[in-house]
Amino acid sequence: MQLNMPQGVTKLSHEIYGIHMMMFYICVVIGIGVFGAMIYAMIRFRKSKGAVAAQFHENTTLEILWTVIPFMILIAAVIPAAATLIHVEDRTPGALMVQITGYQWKWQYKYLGTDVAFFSTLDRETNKARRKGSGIDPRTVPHYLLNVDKPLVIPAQRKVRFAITSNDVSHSWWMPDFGIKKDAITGYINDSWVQVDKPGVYRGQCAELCGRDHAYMPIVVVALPPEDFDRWMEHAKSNPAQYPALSMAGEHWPL
Ligand SMILES: [Cu+2]
Repeated sequence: MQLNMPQGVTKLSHEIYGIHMMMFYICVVIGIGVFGAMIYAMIRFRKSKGAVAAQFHENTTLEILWTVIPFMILIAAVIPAAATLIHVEDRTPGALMVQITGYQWKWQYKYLGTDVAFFSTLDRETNKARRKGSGIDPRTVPHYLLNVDKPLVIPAQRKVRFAITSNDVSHSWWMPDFGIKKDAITGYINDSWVQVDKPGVYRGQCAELCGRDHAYMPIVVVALPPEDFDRWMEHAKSNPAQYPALSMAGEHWPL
């Protein structure tokens, strides 16, 4: 059982995780301090032991302290957070730009500057098993609800930029391992980027309640070694109407 957020597979996702943990530990220290003082005071100065409440009003020293200390904590937290935010919002060009469009209930991926575009929908096995009275035990379906027919293929070790939008209602392209969760909104383009170091298969989901089949529009990204990606892209470009098999990349990618 995983309670914490995943560390992810990119430098940026590790940075985000680091800030998340830093804030967590600051909260733990504050929590222990505040609750410790409160519980101590409640036990030590209880009425049954004859404690009498102090009657003073206003204390300038105290008021300055409880303003300055939280302010310092916030400043200490905001410095690394701002640095990471600048990385998140990095808009320098990448090697590749993919337009991601949300549809009820699938994703469309367009490699900008090429004719390569395709829809990525729930895989057939999951779709069969999810039907009422299908008689199929979902636990026997590999990657149940987290598999698609045509995954988004990107190169590893290269910067890939995403332009995210929607064709109908609001969706959200959520890829926990990349540290990306961007709303897909009609008429708007949100952008994001990723540089995956390790080739692999990564899975995510739509994270914005978008109607009946919201749970049935997962995301699968296959990050291929750069040479394999180039080969895959060549096939895709020479026949944009047909999605090239991933085994074309020289290796079989288990999806
Ligand atoms: Cu959606």
